[in-house]
Amino acid sequence: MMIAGAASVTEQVCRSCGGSHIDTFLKLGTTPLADRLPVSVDDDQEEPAFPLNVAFCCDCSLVQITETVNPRILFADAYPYYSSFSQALLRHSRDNARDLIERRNLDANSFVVELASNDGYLLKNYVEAGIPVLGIDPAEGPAAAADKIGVPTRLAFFSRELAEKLRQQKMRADVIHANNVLAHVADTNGFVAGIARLLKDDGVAVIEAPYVEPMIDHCEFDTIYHEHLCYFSVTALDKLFRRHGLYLNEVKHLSIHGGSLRLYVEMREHVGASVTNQIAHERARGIDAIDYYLDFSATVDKLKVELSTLLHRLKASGASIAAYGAAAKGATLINTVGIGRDLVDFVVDRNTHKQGKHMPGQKIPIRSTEALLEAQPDYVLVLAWNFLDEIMEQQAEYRARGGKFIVPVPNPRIV
Ligand code: JHZ
Ligand code: ZN
Repeated sequence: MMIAGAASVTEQVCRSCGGSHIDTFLKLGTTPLADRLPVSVDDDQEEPAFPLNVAFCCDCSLVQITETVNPRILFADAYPYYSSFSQALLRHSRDNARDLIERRNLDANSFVVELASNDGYLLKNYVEAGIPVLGIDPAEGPAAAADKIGVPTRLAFFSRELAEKLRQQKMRADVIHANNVLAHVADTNGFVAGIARLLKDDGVAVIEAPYVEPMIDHCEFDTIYHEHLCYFSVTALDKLFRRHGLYLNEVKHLSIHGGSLRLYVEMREHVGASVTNQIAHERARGIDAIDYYLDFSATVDKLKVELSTLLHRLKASGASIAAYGAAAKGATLINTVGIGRDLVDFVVDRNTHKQGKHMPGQKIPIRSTEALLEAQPDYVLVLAWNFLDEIMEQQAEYRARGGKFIVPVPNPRIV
């Protein structure tokens, strides 16, 4: 648990079950924060760095990093992630809202809450349908952007205490969305307890989180950074929810972010086959035991060497290289592989809040996507490989002029 005021703490026990059998299976070294983009190249002051070690809990199967960085440092002012810069994510979110409006017969008398509502990318779909909503998010810029498009947003970290306060104000939710936030909260149990308090008795929490299975199988090690405290399996999630009187009743697989889970969690227990089958699958594959994770470190090292060798070879042959996507995962990739300005000239990103800044650690400048056609580098390393299809489509002209993409995971390849 976080000590108020400390920049970070090293956890000695499991974030979920509190057990002390947590075995570290991957060490990525000390890295800067992935979503803290330096404004200037010279100022090392603005770049605190923290250890990035990944561990497995032998009691409840949860995969987690052991360092907890103070959330006020992680998500404070200038948090640069805005969901609305990906068309694929916007479509994905709209479909999710429409499906729930239909399945749950939501209308003007319903109430939908999103925890970590960012710039309102999801809740705006409910607002358009005349359904009352409340967004909760601690990051000032994205929260202000949400308010601006008519998504009422409370600037706060969601917690058990906030849920209690909202409940006292007679707020109970028919639907609680929580996308890519469960893994981000230091007080995992407090957050889930808060969901249980805020949900109506017949409400549903619809939660999305990256799935640990593809992360391991496809070597998506770059999705490990300090914001991501947990890497969930269904086995670990089921135990976490039950501890708070909640039931994981349905699970869906999503391709977003390299392979995610969408969880349907309710107060009433009626666990469906999608959940029991997935838990059986995890048991059969050993995802609930440490052995499954033991090769990962060697696989990651192999990828790091292959990618570094490829980039150095291309550079030595006279090629110019840029990168696409100032993604948080890009920060892990470039800092753990050691990809600096000697290899990559610049990074492009559509997010106007990132442009003009620099990649953490390596300080590679971030420019607008137009820079690709202006400079026409020979290769573009795709840091946001999870949006490869969208990026390839959008960069058809760059490719038509002979430009090539380098995709780093699961194995470095040129497309
Ligand atoms: P993207 C984010 O991680 C943030 P990141 C966060 N840490 C999280 O939990 C995960 O998602 C799940 C840009 N882009 O979304 C936008 C283009 O420029 O994969 C982003 O800066 N053009 C909360 O940051 C970046 O790429 C495009 O066409 O690793 C993508 O970052 C598209 C599609 C994206 O996740
Ligand atoms: Zn545990």
